[in-house]
Parts: sequence; C-alpha cells; structure tokens
Amino acid sequence: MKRAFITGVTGQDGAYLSQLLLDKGYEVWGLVRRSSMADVNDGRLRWLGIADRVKMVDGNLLDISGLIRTIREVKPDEIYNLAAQSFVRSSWQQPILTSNVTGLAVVNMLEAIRLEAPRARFYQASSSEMYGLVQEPVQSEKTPFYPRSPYGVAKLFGHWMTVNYRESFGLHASSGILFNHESPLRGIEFVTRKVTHGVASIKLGLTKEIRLGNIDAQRDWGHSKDYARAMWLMMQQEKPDDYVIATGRTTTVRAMCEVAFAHVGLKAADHIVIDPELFRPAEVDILLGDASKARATLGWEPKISMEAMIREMVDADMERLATKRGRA
Ligand code: NDP
Ligand code: GDR
Repeated sequence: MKRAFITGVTGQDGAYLSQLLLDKGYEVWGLVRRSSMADVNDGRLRWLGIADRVKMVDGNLLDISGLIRTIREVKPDEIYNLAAQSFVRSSWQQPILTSNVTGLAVVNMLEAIRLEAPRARFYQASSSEMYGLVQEPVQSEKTPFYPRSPYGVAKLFGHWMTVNYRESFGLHASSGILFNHESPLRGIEFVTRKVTHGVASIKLGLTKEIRLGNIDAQRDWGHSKDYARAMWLMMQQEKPDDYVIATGRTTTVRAMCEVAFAHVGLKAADHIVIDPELFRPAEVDILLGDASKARATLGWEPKISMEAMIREMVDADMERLATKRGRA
C-alpha cells in the first residue's frame, strides 16, 4: 500500500486529492494546523464522506521541526504540498505572512524531505498567478513569469526552489502550474463560490444583490476534481518535471455570473453591484493556459466544463442553504 502525505489537506484540493488517493488504495496522511474550532476544520473531508479515513497529524508549514518529525514518522512515498495562504487579495493585507507560508515554507518541506525522505516524490502547488501580467497570450511552461501580487511572488519563489532542489539534489520534485480550479468545496471568498452562494441566496429570497469588483477579468477555470488527477499523474512519472494544467478556455467573471444566474432562471445584470473597494491594487486581467505538455506526457485532460461546474456549485449552495448541511 502506498502512503501519501498532504499539506493543506483541509482545503479544497486536499479534499479531492484525498478522495482520489483513497479510491486508489493509498494510506492518506494530512497535516492539520490547530484551530480553536477543531470540530469544523475537516468540513470538506466530511462533505466527501472521507474524514474518518484520513490520518491527521498536527502541524504547521512554518514549523520545520514538526515537518521533519512527521516525515520521519510517516515515511510517505508521495508528498503533496498544497498548504498556502491562497487568497490573492489577502496577500496585500498580509504580505509577510503570505511570503512565509506560501513562499519560504516550501523550503521547509524541501529540507525536511532532503533530510528524511530523499526518495519520496514531491508535488509543489504552483500557480498561474506566477504569469500575472501575461507575457504571451497563451501561457505554457515556457512563458516568462511576471507575478502581480505578493501571493504570485511567493508562489514563484516556491516554484523555483522546487526546480532548484530537483536540479541540485536529484529530488523527485515536480511543480504543477495549475490555473484556477473550483468546485462546491471552494472557499466562499473566491469569486466563483461567492457568486454561486450569492445566486442561491437570491433565489431563496435571503438577499437581493452580489457586490463584485472587476468583472471584466478573465480566467481559465477548471474543476478541482480534474486537477487533483493531474497532480497524481505527475507523481507517477519516472522523471520529475513541471506541467501547466488548464482547460485552454478563458471566460470573463461577468460571463461566469451569467451561467450561474441563468441556472436558476435569473438575470445577472439585475443583481450585480460593482463595488470599487473590491478592485485589487494590481490585477491579473487575463489567464489562458496551454496544457498540451500534460496532455501528451501525462495523458491528462479535463472532463468537467466551466458551465457544468458552475451549475454543480449553484446546486450545492442551494442544498446547503436549504438544509444547512455542513459548513464547507
Ligand atoms: P485552500 O485555500 O482551499 O486550502 C489551503 C490549505 O492550506 C488549507 O488546508 C489550510 O488550512 C492550509 N494552510 C494554510 N496555512 C497553513 C500553514 N501555515 N500550515 C499548514 N497548513 C496551512 O486552497 P486550494 O485547495 O484551493 O489550493 C491548494 C493549493 O494550490 C494552494 O497552495 C494554492 O495556493 C494552490 N493553487 C490553487 C489554485 C486554485 O485555483 N484553487 C490554482 C493554483 C494553485 P486551514 O484549513 O487550517 O485554513
Ligand atoms: P484568483 O481567484 O485571484 O484568480 O486566485 P479569485 O476567485 O479570488 O479572483 C478571480 C478574479 O475575479 C475578480 N473578482 C473578484 N474576486 C473575488 N475573490 N471577489 C470579488 O468580489 C471579485 N470581483 C471580481 C478578481 O479581481 C480576479 O480577477 C485563485 C486562487 O485560488 C489562487 O490561490 C490560485 O493560485 C489562482 O486562483 C490560480
């Protein structure tokens, strides 16, 4: 039986990746940071019905001694580093925390692996935010980076450290440059979930409007479930490498909203209010990924369309609000 260790196991991707690995017969261990609300931080794993099958270890990405001990004890075959301060907007409010957790702490993981599990396979959650002010209309592994937020800068540091440890110490370290991916388990602060939750609330008569910032921004949106499969495929390759994971289709926030509202028979224009407070100090206007390397080498391709995903998210939010099921 293979053993996987996931940081960020309580997050969106951690949940779907755990589900995929458990289905494949892995023993799954996850790093969980202590919270005063310990009874709710496994909400996403509970939503998927797998909370009691994931072995939780207390820890924090900032605490290298804990990481070293954990990796020594767990002896994982595959390590997925998904933990991060992942909300771009917060990264201007908390630039140092974001740099420490999303950037510097990647080296904590790499050092712990180098010391305790040099033959383990390592996945780093890199991001399309590293392209920022895009240098090419379609972004591939060869496109130069130009991050536009403290989050993007921190991810770029973690990305290059992963490449460097692969080249310097021969670690099986791969980096997935994942474009935006969403699901019913997406955090409510991200725009898709904010919209689907808002649409469900409006439909149920709980509110009348959704306040948004730049709705002309364009994103290449896929489904977290499809993207978790790509992470696993990277870990099955003999050679570690970097891969762009994207759908190859970009959509404005405005058009995404229209899909969500149309699903419940409403019009987006009747309910969206533009709030200048929600614009970012520097914006990533458009992202569009070229995943042809992943298609050719990993045999990966996305199965769930943006439209189907948004409809699934609206349905899940309707169900949550109607039944108050779970917290995720
Ligand atoms: P989430 O925000 O849903 O999850 C982040 C996870 O990191 C949570 O489990 C959180 O724990 C954990 N975490 C945060 N800080 C620490 C810390 N100091 N120590 C230990 N754990 C910590 O993110 P996603 O699941 O959406 O994304 C997974 C990863 O992929 C992230 O690194 C993100 O930056 C990256 N990424 C995401 C993309 C996307 O579109 N979703 C695209 C590209 C990259 P807690 O539950 O306690 O808050
Ligand atoms: P992003 O995701 O910054 O791309 O990072 P987010 O959903 O927050 O924003 C997408 C775009 O929508 C615009 N927008 C709004 N965004 C939010 N959150 N709230 C609003 O009210 C709003 N109005 C307009 C934003 O300006 C932006 O252009 C996500 C995260 O998951 C990162 O961790 C990950 O690395 C990248 O995707 C790829």
